[in-house]
Amino acid sequence: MYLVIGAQNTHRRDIGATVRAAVTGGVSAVQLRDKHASARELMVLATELRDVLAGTGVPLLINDRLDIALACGAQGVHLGQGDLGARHARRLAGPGFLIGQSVHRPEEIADVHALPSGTVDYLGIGPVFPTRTKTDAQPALGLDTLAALRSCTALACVGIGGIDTRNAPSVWATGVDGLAVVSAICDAPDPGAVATTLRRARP
Ligand code: 3NM
Repeated sequence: MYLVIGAQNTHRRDIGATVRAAVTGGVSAVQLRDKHASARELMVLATELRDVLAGTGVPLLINDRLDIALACGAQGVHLGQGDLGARHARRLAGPGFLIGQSVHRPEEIADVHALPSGTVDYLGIGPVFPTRTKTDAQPALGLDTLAALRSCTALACVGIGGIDTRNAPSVWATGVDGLAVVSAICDAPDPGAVATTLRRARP
Protein backbone atom coordinates (compact mmCIF):
# COMPACT_ATOMS: atom_id res chain seq x y z
CA MET A 1 0.00 0.00 0.00
CA TYR A 2 1.43 3.26 -1.22
CA LEU A 3 0.23 6.58 0.23
CA VAL A 4 0.75 9.66 -1.95
CA ILE A 5 0.31 12.84 0.06
CA GLY A 6 0.89 16.60 0.06
CA ALA A 7 -0.08 19.47 2.32
CA GLN A 8 -3.09 20.25 0.08
CA ASN A 9 -4.52 16.74 0.56
CA THR A 10 -4.80 16.67 4.31
CA HIS A 11 -7.68 19.13 4.82
CA ARG A 12 -5.80 20.97 7.55
CA ARG A 13 -5.12 17.75 9.43
CA ASP A 14 -1.47 17.50 10.36
CA ILE A 15 0.36 15.73 7.53
CA GLY A 16 2.61 13.87 9.96
CA ALA A 17 -0.39 12.57 11.91
CA THR A 18 -2.07 11.36 8.72
CA VAL A 19 1.07 9.54 7.61
CA ARG A 20 1.62 8.01 11.04
CA ALA A 21 -1.96 6.70 11.15
CA ALA A 22 -1.71 5.33 7.61
CA VAL A 23 1.53 3.52 8.38
CA THR A 24 0.02 2.03 11.51
CA GLY A 25 -2.82 0.80 9.29
CA GLY A 26 -0.45 -0.93 6.87
CA VAL A 27 0.86 1.62 4.35
CA SER A 28 4.29 0.40 3.27
CA ALA A 29 5.55 3.29 1.11
CA VAL A 30 4.91 7.05 1.24
CA GLN A 31 5.33 9.59 -1.53
CA LEU A 32 5.42 13.31 -0.85
CA ARG A 33 3.68 14.96 -3.80
CA ASP A 34 3.04 18.66 -3.43
CA LYS A 35 2.71 20.62 -6.65
CA HIS A 36 2.14 23.94 -4.85
CA ALA A 37 5.05 23.97 -2.42
CA SER A 38 8.23 25.90 -3.14
CA ALA A 39 11.50 23.98 -2.95
CA ARG A 40 12.03 25.35 0.53
CA GLU A 41 8.53 24.38 1.69
CA LEU A 42 8.94 20.96 0.13
CA MET A 43 12.20 20.47 1.98
CA VAL A 44 10.47 21.27 5.29
CA LEU A 45 7.66 18.80 4.55
CA ALA A 46 10.09 16.15 3.32
CA THR A 47 12.21 16.48 6.44
CA GLU A 48 9.12 16.17 8.62
CA LEU A 49 7.96 13.02 6.84
CA ARG A 50 11.45 11.55 6.87
CA ASP A 51 11.44 11.97 10.66
CA VAL A 52 7.92 10.51 10.99
CA LEU A 53 8.99 7.44 8.99
CA ALA A 54 12.38 6.98 10.64
CA GLY A 55 12.61 3.52 12.17
CA THR A 56 9.39 2.28 10.57
CA GLY A 57 11.05 0.62 7.57
CA VAL A 58 8.62 2.50 5.33
CA PRO A 59 10.47 4.34 2.54
CA LEU A 60 9.82 7.99 1.73
CA LEU A 61 9.83 8.94 -1.95
CA ILE A 62 9.59 12.47 -3.33
CA ASN A 63 7.52 13.23 -6.41
CA ASP A 64 9.43 14.89 -9.27
CA ARG A 65 12.24 16.40 -7.22
CA LEU A 66 15.39 14.31 -7.05
CA ASP A 67 17.24 17.26 -5.53
CA ILE A 68 14.85 17.39 -2.56
CA ALA A 69 14.89 13.61 -2.21
CA LEU A 70 18.69 13.49 -2.04
CA ALA A 71 18.96 16.57 0.16
CA CYS A 72 16.54 15.29 2.81
CA GLY A 73 17.77 11.70 2.81
CA ALA A 74 14.61 10.20 1.33
CA GLN A 75 14.80 6.66 0.00
CA GLY A 76 13.54 7.40 -3.48
CA VAL A 77 12.00 9.61 -6.14
CA HIS A 78 8.92 9.18 -8.31
CA LEU A 79 9.24 10.56 -11.84
CA GLY A 80 6.49 11.61 -14.26
CA GLN A 81 6.90 11.59 -18.02
CA GLY A 82 7.93 15.25 -18.01
CA ASP A 83 10.44 14.96 -15.19
CA LEU A 84 14.14 14.30 -15.23
CA GLY A 85 14.74 11.06 -17.11
CA ALA A 86 15.20 7.93 -14.99
CA ARG A 87 18.64 7.28 -16.53
CA HIS A 88 19.88 10.67 -15.29
CA ALA A 89 18.20 10.22 -11.93
CA ARG A 90 19.86 6.83 -11.47
CA ARG A 91 23.26 8.25 -12.37
CA LEU A 92 22.86 11.02 -9.80
CA ALA A 93 21.33 8.88 -7.05
CA GLY A 94 23.43 5.74 -7.46
CA PRO A 95 22.31 2.20 -6.67
CA GLY A 96 20.02 1.32 -3.79
CA PHE A 97 17.83 4.39 -4.27
CA LEU A 98 14.22 3.76 -5.31
CA ILE A 99 13.15 5.19 -8.66
CA GLY A 100 9.53 5.01 -9.76
CA GLN A 101 8.25 6.02 -13.17
CA SER A 102 4.71 6.96 -14.20
CA VAL A 103 3.52 5.23 -17.36
CA HIS A 104 0.23 5.26 -19.23
CA ARG A 105 0.97 3.49 -22.53
CA PRO A 106 2.86 0.42 -23.74
CA GLU A 107 5.41 2.68 -25.50
CA GLU A 108 6.29 4.29 -22.17
CA ILE A 109 6.85 0.86 -20.65
CA ALA A 110 9.04 -0.04 -23.66
CA ASP A 111 11.08 3.12 -22.98
CA VAL A 112 11.74 1.87 -19.43
CA HIS A 113 12.67 -1.59 -20.72
CA ALA A 114 15.22 0.04 -23.04
CA LEU A 115 17.10 1.46 -20.05
CA PRO A 116 19.85 -0.53 -18.33
CA SER A 117 18.25 -3.01 -15.98
CA GLY A 118 17.92 -1.68 -12.46
CA THR A 119 17.37 1.91 -13.64
CA VAL A 120 13.68 1.93 -12.64
CA ASP A 121 12.40 -0.02 -9.63
CA TYR A 122 8.67 0.19 -10.20
CA LEU A 123 6.03 1.62 -12.52
CA GLY A 124 3.06 3.73 -11.48
CA ILE A 125 0.18 3.05 -13.88
CA GLY A 126 -2.81 5.34 -14.00
CA PRO A 127 -5.21 6.82 -13.72
CA VAL A 128 -7.06 3.56 -13.28
CA PHE A 129 -10.35 5.39 -12.63
CA PRO A 130 -11.31 9.07 -12.97
CA THR A 131 -9.72 11.16 -10.24
CA ARG A 132 -10.29 14.65 -8.97
CA THR A 133 -6.94 14.74 -7.21
CA LYS A 134 -4.74 15.15 -10.29
CA THR A 135 -6.25 17.87 -12.45
CA ASP A 136 -4.08 17.14 -15.50
CA ALA A 137 -4.52 13.37 -15.33
CA GLN A 138 -4.82 11.42 -18.58
CA PRO A 139 -8.19 9.77 -19.39
CA ALA A 140 -8.94 6.84 -17.09
CA LEU A 141 -7.42 3.56 -18.29
CA GLY A 142 -9.92 1.16 -16.75
CA LEU A 143 -9.20 -2.26 -15.33
CA ASP A 144 -8.66 -4.13 -18.60
CA THR A 145 -6.01 -1.69 -19.81
CA LEU A 146 -4.35 -1.74 -16.40
CA ALA A 147 -4.19 -5.55 -16.56
CA ALA A 148 -2.80 -5.42 -20.11
CA LEU A 149 -0.11 -2.89 -19.19
CA ARG A 150 0.75 -4.84 -16.08
CA SER A 151 1.20 -8.01 -18.11
CA CYS A 152 3.76 -6.47 -20.47
CA THR A 153 6.41 -5.95 -17.79
CA ALA A 154 8.18 -7.92 -15.08
CA LEU A 155 8.77 -4.72 -13.13
CA ALA A 156 6.74 -4.08 -10.00
CA CYS A 157 3.58 -2.15 -10.88
CA VAL A 158 1.43 0.11 -8.76
CA GLY A 159 -2.05 1.21 -9.86
CA ILE A 160 -3.10 4.79 -9.09
CA GLY A 161 -6.08 7.04 -9.64
CA GLY A 162 -9.55 6.86 -8.12
CA ILE A 163 -8.81 3.75 -6.08
CA ASP A 164 -10.94 3.33 -2.98
CA THR A 165 -12.16 0.63 -0.62
CA ARG A 166 -14.99 -0.39 -2.99
CA ASN A 167 -12.95 -0.88 -6.14
CA ALA A 168 -9.68 -2.03 -4.52
CA PRO A 169 -10.40 -5.79 -4.91
CA SER A 170 -10.87 -5.35 -8.67
CA VAL A 171 -7.61 -3.38 -8.95
CA TRP A 172 -5.67 -6.02 -7.00
CA ALA A 173 -7.21 -8.63 -9.32
CA THR A 174 -5.37 -7.11 -12.31
CA GLY A 175 -2.14 -8.44 -10.82
CA VAL A 176 -0.60 -5.16 -9.69
CA ASP A 177 1.88 -5.30 -6.83
CA GLY A 178 0.52 -2.28 -5.06
CA LEU A 179 -2.23 0.32 -4.85
CA ALA A 180 -1.33 4.00 -4.64
CA VAL A 181 -3.94 6.33 -3.20
CA VAL A 182 -4.34 9.94 -2.18
CA SER A 183 -7.95 10.78 -1.32
CA ALA A 184 -9.17 7.38 -0.12
CA ILE A 185 -6.78 7.65 2.81
CA CYS A 186 -6.35 11.43 3.17
CA ASP A 187 -10.10 12.17 3.12
CA ALA A 188 -10.98 9.41 5.56
CA PRO A 189 -11.88 10.19 9.17
CA ASP A 190 -9.71 7.19 10.08
CA PRO A 191 -6.81 6.96 7.59
CA GLY A 192 -5.37 3.90 9.32
CA ALA A 193 -8.59 1.90 9.04
CA VAL A 194 -8.86 2.65 5.32
CA ALA A 195 -5.22 1.66 4.76
CA THR A 196 -5.94 -1.65 6.46
CA THR A 197 -9.08 -2.25 4.37
CA LEU A 198 -7.25 -1.46 1.12
CA ARG A 199 -4.39 -3.74 2.02
CA ARG A 200 -6.61 -6.61 3.11
CA ALA A 201 -8.53 -6.37 -0.16
CA ARG A 202 -5.57 -8.10 -1.82
CA PRO A 203 -6.69 -11.62 -2.77
N1 3NM B 1 -1.09 10.28 -10.42
P1 3NM B 1 -6.61 9.71 -5.86
S1 3NM B 1 -3.54 9.76 -10.76
C1 3NM B 1 -1.00 11.47 -8.26
O1 3NM B 1 -2.42 8.69 -13.30
C2 3NM B 1 -1.72 10.78 -9.32
O2 3NM B 1 -0.35 9.06 -12.82
C3 3NM B 1 -1.94 9.71 -11.28
O3 3NM B 1 -5.30 10.45 -6.39
C4 3NM B 1 -1.54 9.11 -12.56
O4 3NM B 1 -6.16 8.47 -5.18
C5 3NM B 1 -3.09 10.58 -9.35
O5 3NM B 1 -7.19 10.71 -4.89
C6 3NM B 1 -4.06 11.03 -8.30
O6 3NM B 1 -7.49 9.48 -7.04
C7 3NM B 1 -4.48 9.92 -7.38
